[in-house]
Formats: sequence, structure tokens, C-alpha cells
Amino acid sequence: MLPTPKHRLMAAHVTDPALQPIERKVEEGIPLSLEDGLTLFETRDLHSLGRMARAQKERKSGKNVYYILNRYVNSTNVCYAGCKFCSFAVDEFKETDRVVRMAADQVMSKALETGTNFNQIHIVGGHDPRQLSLDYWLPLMRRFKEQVPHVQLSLFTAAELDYMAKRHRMKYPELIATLKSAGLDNVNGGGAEIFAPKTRAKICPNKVGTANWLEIHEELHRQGVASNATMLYGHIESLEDRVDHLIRLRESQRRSPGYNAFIPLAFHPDGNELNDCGWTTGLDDLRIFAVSRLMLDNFDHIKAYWMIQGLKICQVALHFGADDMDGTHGSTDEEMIYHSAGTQSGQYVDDREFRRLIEEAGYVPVRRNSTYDEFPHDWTPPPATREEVYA
Ligand code: V47
Repeated sequence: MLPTPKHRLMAAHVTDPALQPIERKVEEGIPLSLEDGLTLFETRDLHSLGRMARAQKERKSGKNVYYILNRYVNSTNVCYAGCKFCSFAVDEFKETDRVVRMAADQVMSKALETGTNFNQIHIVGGHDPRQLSLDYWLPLMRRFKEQVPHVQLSLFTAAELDYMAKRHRMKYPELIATLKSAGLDNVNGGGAEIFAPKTRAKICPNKVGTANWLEIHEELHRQGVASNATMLYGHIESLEDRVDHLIRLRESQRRSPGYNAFIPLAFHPDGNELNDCGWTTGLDDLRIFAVSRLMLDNFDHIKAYWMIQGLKICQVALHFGADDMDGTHGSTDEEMIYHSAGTQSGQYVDDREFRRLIEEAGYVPVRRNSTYDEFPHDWTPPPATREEVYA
């Protein structure tokens, strides 16, 4: 069959011929296969890969790039999951001087320390037998909804929800309904690590398994709670593990839609058992954004989180398929997961800086909340009253 003019045009763009049929599939809305994903990871033609991912990003979100005014809290670092990649977890009996375990009042005052003009509080902790319970969380969540009803609660990961369900001997639907009734808006994407069972068993044998991670997110979506998804890359995983992970997420989104963003998490090696794996490279980081944008055709957003790949890579990632930079942390927030594993990113970036970086990349900055409702950049919250809370 003679090539159509459209296909001749594409051939002129693509220099690695192996990318040509993949580009055609993306344009026709056909989901990519495992083999396609491997070809994307292996191509040396990074420019064509980036161009394809950017075109797909623009089909999804046009010129918009999202950011959020956010507060970030790690409420506890006590954790006994024993994941090999983790530098954050502390044994409360052996490393007493490193323990951070915030009382509910501390979380509340930390979140509100620099005012109430933020749209999300993002909290992640560990498998902490003292803190990870409904007795601690339900009253705290209700206090947030009472005092700052405009703030969305982006709490926990599926690993923490699995731990809490076991602890309270609750099934996932019951636990999720209980948390939703106290104001849970969104669940963070962590705990996904790598789904391929053999690799998962080597890096996080004691954490929620793949099937349950997916089941928790699918149940959240059935109950109207949004969520994100992540993948930890750059350790012992194979390229096949990465593509398998993305396909499992795509299938999960098809079964039970509700994931908003996918966030690739670059492995940080300082102070953990996988230290020999070293750091990811800039090229590997850019490639991950592009491949995930192309594989995850049913995800609206690919997030380049400045704290993880660094502000500069994240800005370039906007030309490799990413359409979200996550957002600010409060000026006194202390992120611990990445800072204990060697990140050079600071703790704080303000929203003017996000707008500058996004505009300089040729895109339009859009302020959002956890569920991607859009706000003018200078939006401020209405004064909260008890009447409004209980209306
Ligand atoms: O599951 C732990 C990762 C995750 C290391 O939903 C590490 O918007 C790299 O949930 N090197 C938790 N990664 C973080 C998380 C998250 C992060 C960013 C955005 C969102 C979101 C959620 O942190 C863990 C694990 O995969 N992690 N240690 C490390 N050394």
C-alpha cells in the first residue's frame, strides 16, 4: 500500500524508523503495547521521542501547565516496612534521636503556620504503629475541614491504607468510606514502587502487594475519592518492569477511572541498601516522562515534581510530556523522604517561580487543587466560619 500524504509527512519528522508506527498508533488513539514501550525506552532518538510526547501532552491539556499552592508534611518517619530503597524510615527504639512523630496539634499548627492561602495539604508518613490509626486521623481530618474547608486533603498512600485496614480489621471499602466521611479528597500515589512481582519482592517484601495496591485505588475511585499513581525507577528494575508497571496502571484506570496524575519517582541512593544503583541521569529522567505520557493514554496528567528530579529537569520535562509541576511547600515545611536520601532540591519554591518557569517554557501556568479544579493565580480563600463548615 502506498503511504498516505500524512504518513509521508510523519516519516519526514521521525528519524528512528522504529518510532514511526508508534507515532501513528498514538495519533489514532491506539494503546501502545509492551514492545512499543520497550522501543520507546531503547530509542537513541530522544528528540523524536520528546516531540511525540509533547504533541500528546498538548492533545491532552493544550498549553496549560498546572501547579498547586500546597503544604507538605511528613507526620511520622517511624516505619517498620523495611523497604530496601528507603532512607526515611526510623526504628523508634534504635534511632531515638532521628524520630519525628508529630502530635495532631503539631500537624495542624505546622500546616497553618504561614496562613491559609493554599489548596491542598499533602501528608505521607510510615507504617507507624502509634500514629497510623483512625483514632489519630479522623479527628485531625475533621479539624482541617472545619478550620480550612477550602483545603483538599491529599493524605496517605495505598501502603498506609493497607496497614490501617489490617490494624483495624476492616475491609478496604469500609475503611475508605470512613475516611471519606471525614473529608479525604485524594490519596497520594506512593507505595506503587514497581509492580512486577519478582522485583517488588526484592525491594519491598513487606509492603502492600501489587494486587492490593491496585484494588485500594480502584475502590477509592468507586467511592469518588481521587488518587495519583507513581513508579519508582532507577534502581534494580528492568525496562520491561517499567513498561509492565505502566500497562498495569492503564488497565486499572480503565477498570475504575479516578487517577488524576502519574508521577515518576527517580530513585535517590544516599543512605539506603540500594546505594550501589547510584543516581538516575538527566536523560533517563526525561525519557521516563516521555514514555509515560505516551503509554498512559487514559491519564490526564503527568507530573514533574521539582523536589524529585530538580527544578531544571522538571522545566525541560514540560517539553517531554509533563503538564504539572506539583507546587509550593510552606516556608517551614520539612520534606524528609527525599531529603534523607540525598536530594539537592531545597525545601521551598514559591508560586511566582512556578509561573516564571512555566511561561519561559512557552506554556500557560494554571493554579489547581488536588482534583484539578482551576483557580486564578491570585485567588484567596474566603474567611472560614463554622456556619460555612456545617452548611
Ligand atoms: O512510595 C522512598 C518513594 C514514595 C525513596 O501523589 C523514594 O503527588 C526515591 O507518595 N528514592 C512516597 N523515591 C512519596 C509519594 C509521592 C511523592 C510525590 C508525589 C506524590 C503524589 C506522592 O516515595 C514511596 C517511594 O516510592 N521513595 N524512598 C528514595 N530513596
